[in-house]
Amino acid sequence: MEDIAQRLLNGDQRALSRSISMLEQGSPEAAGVMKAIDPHTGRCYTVGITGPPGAGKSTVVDRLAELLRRQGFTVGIIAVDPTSPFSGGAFLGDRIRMQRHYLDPGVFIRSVATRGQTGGVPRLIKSMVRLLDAAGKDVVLVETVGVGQTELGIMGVADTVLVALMPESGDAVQTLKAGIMEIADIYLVNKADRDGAGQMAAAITAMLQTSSSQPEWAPPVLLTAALTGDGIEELWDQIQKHRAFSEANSQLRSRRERRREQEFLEAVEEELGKRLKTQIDENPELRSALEAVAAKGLEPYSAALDFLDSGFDFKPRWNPRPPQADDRG
Ligand SMILES: Nc1nc2c(ncn2[C@@H]2O[C@H](COP(=O)(O)OP(=O)(O)OP(=O)(O)O)[C@@H](O)[C@H]2O)c(=O)[nH]1
Ligand SMILES: [Mg+2]
Repeated sequence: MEDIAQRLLNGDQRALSRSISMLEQGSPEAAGVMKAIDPHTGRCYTVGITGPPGAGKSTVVDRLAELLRRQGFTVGIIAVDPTSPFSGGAFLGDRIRMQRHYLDPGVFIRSVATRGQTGGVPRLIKSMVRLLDAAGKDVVLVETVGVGQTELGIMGVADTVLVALMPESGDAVQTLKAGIMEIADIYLVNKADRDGAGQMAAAITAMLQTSSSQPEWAPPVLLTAALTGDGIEELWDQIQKHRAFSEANSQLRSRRERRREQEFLEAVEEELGKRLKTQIDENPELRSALEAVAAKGLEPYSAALDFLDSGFDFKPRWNPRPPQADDRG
C-alpha cells in the first residue's frame, strides 16, 4: 500500500489511476493511500465548473487546460457524469480536441459516473482531488452538469466555482436564484458568438445586484466563446484574481478547512450507512427490531431513535470470531 502511495507521490499516472479506482470501488485499501498522501497535499488549486447541459462546460475546460499547459502547469480534469465529450458522446470535433490532452502526460482526465456509485459523490470527488493534488497536478478542473442541489454539494470541492450559462439559458437563471448564486464566484455566458449573450449577461448582473451573498467579492460576469477560445484568457485572469482575493482574506483557508470537515462527516455518514446494511444480516438485535417494526409491534421512527440510543455497536463484524477460552469478561 505504501508502494502505490509512494508511486503516486512520484507522479506515476498509473498509480494515480489505480488509487482513484480503489476509491470508487470503496476498497478498504483506499483509506491507507489517502492517509499516506495527505501530508503532501494542499498545493494544487481547484476550479469547479457547473451549469446547464450543453452550456459548453467541457469546451471551456478544454480551453483552460490548453492555456494552462501553455503556461507550463500540469492539469487534472474530473468530469462528473459527463455526457460529452469525455464519454465520447459528443461531436467529433470535441473528441478530437480532447484527445490531444489524452496524449499529453501533463493532463490527467478522469470521468466519474454518479449512477451506481456506492459512496457519496461529493466525498468521492473531494478525495479524488486530493489524490490529484498529491500526484503533483497544479490545477484541477472539476466539471459537473446541472443547476440543482446536488451540484452545490459537488461544488464544495472547488477553490473557485464557475457557473457557465449560454444565451439560451433563460430558465436556468430562474433556478440560479434558488440557490446556485450562493456558490458562484465567477459567471460566464458562453457561446457569446451567438445572439442574446449580452442580454443574458445583463440579466445575471441585474440579478446579482439584488443579492449580497458574497459582500466582499462581486462575482464578475464574463462573456466567452469557448469554441474559438475568445474570453478564456480573461477567464483565467479572473480565476487568479479570485484566488488572490480569497488568499488575502483567508477565505481560501477557511473554505479548505470546511471542505475537510465536510469530507470527514460525509465519510462517517456513508460508512455508518454501509455498516448498518451489512448488519441487517448479521446482528440479531437489529433483526429482531426490524421484525417488531414490520409486525407493528414497534413504530418505525421512534423505534429507530430508541435503537440508536440503546448504544448499537456500529463496528464492522466481517469475521465474527467464536469466543475463545482465554477471552476475558
Ligand atoms: N457556438 C458555440 N458553440 C459552442 C461554444 N462552446 C461550446 N459549443 C458547442 O456546444 C456544444 C456543447 O458543448 P460542451 O462543451 O460539450 O457542453 P457541456 O456544457 O460540457 O455539455 P454537457 O457536459 O453535456 O452538459 C458542443 O457542440 C460545442 O461545440 C461556443 O462558444 N460557441
Ligand atoms: Mg460536458
